[in-house]
Amino acid sequence: MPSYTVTVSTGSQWFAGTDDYIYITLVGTERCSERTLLDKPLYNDFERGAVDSYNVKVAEELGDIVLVKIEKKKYWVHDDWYCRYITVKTPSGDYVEFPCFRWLVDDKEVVLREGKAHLPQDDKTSQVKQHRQKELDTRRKTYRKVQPTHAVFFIMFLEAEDAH
Ligand SMILES: [Ca+2]
Ligand SMILES: [Ca+2]
Repeated sequence: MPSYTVTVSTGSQWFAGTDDYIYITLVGTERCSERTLLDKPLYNDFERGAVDSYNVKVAEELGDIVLVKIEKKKYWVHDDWYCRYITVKTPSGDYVEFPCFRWLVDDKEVVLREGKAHLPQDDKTSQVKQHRQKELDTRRKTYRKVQPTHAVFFIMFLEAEDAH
């Protein structure tokens, strides 16, 4: 029986943890897994700052995992949960990441797309890139106006410079 390892990261802010029921469904290009309750016996799942792993067994491999559906259901009282991300390890050993980075409030269902987890340092890099792109565009326009014939070379130069 193929088995997928699902790793769930809970936020480290206050009240991020939960005692609610968390169900997961893995959606692959071939088929879906069963809706599976993530629960380890004699263990307090999804506490603040925790990274918990679970096995999801399937009858047949699912193909490429493209979506992950999470459902939160009330256990005792509603207990909001901040999920950072979910990682799925496939039977062939590949890791697929599903960034979440949001609060799940009340009875809630979210569908996560595959993607690289977005870390604060990435934000910084992309902001720098955006700024650089803007600068480049402005310079491109300026050069076009001033020196139409040489503009192409300047742009090639700038782009080469930008690639570093
Ligand atoms: Ca909570
Ligand atoms: Ca808990």
